[in-house]
Amino acid sequence: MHISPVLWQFLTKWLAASALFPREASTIAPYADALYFFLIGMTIFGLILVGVLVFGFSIRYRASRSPVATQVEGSTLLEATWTIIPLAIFLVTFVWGALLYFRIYNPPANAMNIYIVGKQWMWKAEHPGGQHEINNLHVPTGRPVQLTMISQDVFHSFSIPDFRVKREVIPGRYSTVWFQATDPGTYHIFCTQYCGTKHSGMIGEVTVLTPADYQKWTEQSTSGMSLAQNGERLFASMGCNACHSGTAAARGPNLAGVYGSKLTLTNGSQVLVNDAYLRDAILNPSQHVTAGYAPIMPTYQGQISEDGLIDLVEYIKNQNSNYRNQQTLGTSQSDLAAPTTPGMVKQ
Ligand code: HEC
Ligand SMILES: [Cu+2]
Repeated sequence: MHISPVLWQFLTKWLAASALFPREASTIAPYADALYFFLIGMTIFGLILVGVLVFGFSIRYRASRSPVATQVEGSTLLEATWTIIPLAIFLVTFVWGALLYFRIYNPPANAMNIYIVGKQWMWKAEHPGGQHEINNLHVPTGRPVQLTMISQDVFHSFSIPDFRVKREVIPGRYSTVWFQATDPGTYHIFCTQYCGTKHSGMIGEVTVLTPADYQKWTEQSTSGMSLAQNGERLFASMGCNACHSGTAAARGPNLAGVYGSKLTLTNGSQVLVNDAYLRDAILNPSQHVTAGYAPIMPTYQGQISEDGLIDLVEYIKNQNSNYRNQQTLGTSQSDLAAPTTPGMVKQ
């Protein structure tokens, strides 16, 4: 999907070739740029209009031609025109920007998920298969990729200019962003929020591979254990399974299938169980006690690193077979409709 392909290609190629403009390497990039060029166009139009009027009027009404000022009584038509036209332009910009915003911040349901942990001063990527990388991120082309990001210390901001993607990475809270890369190659990652002395060194590279090369990469760089398997180990070593054993006699709820479900809390409210909720349930259990259970779960605040929390979250998520299928789906949106065998991933 491209907007006026010929003119568009010409313009962006020329700008990229003259190093004035980052490459367009994601599906969203042309859309972000279209809005950008619209704003630039409107600004240049305004600049020329005002410039010409200032110049023209200062010649036409120069002191030698009209030494005495004449009072003008105002014109409703003129005033309405210069109010309504800019208002219409601003509203167009607003609606356009809002639509784009929703598109950028709502990942498609079949997006593959990668975790990013930001810390002073590096980016750590954790793939569900257990591949870890520092200041590098391998992704395939042609498939939506969602990043679930969190900071281990201060505020950071994760940005890939060539993908037109940027989002704050916040301590204590997951934020997400998604993109679909279009061309194999390497692209810059920046931290775009001042985060301390070596902020400028908090950079990295996205390596975009074809689906086949990506497959090869995941096989070669696997550490042997998936995040979920690490999580399973932690779940046992931290004693979670003493209460969450999944048996009827257990003191805590069975966590299989809890991800993506709606839980009713003791205060009567309902919550959707997503990554953020799972993380919070482990760190602040007393703040949202599940209905029907005693508030006996201890807090794990300060006892687990963000990496450990990601492992636990991924483990609990993977007990939900729907999520597991979603993660193992192929490369296109249409795969979502295709029948899949439960438990395709071995645990
Ligand atoms: C002493 C028993 C106990 C231990 C140990 C325990 N939990 Fe819990 N957990 C509970 C109980 C009881 C609830 C339900 C009440 C509540 O929400 O606090 C719960 C709720 C949860 C929930 C919210 C989802 C739901 O279905 O209510 C999650 C997620 C969770 N625990 C994960 C863990 C993890 C991970 C660990 C180990 C790091 C752990 N728990 C250790 C007893 C325990
Ligand atoms: Cu930073």
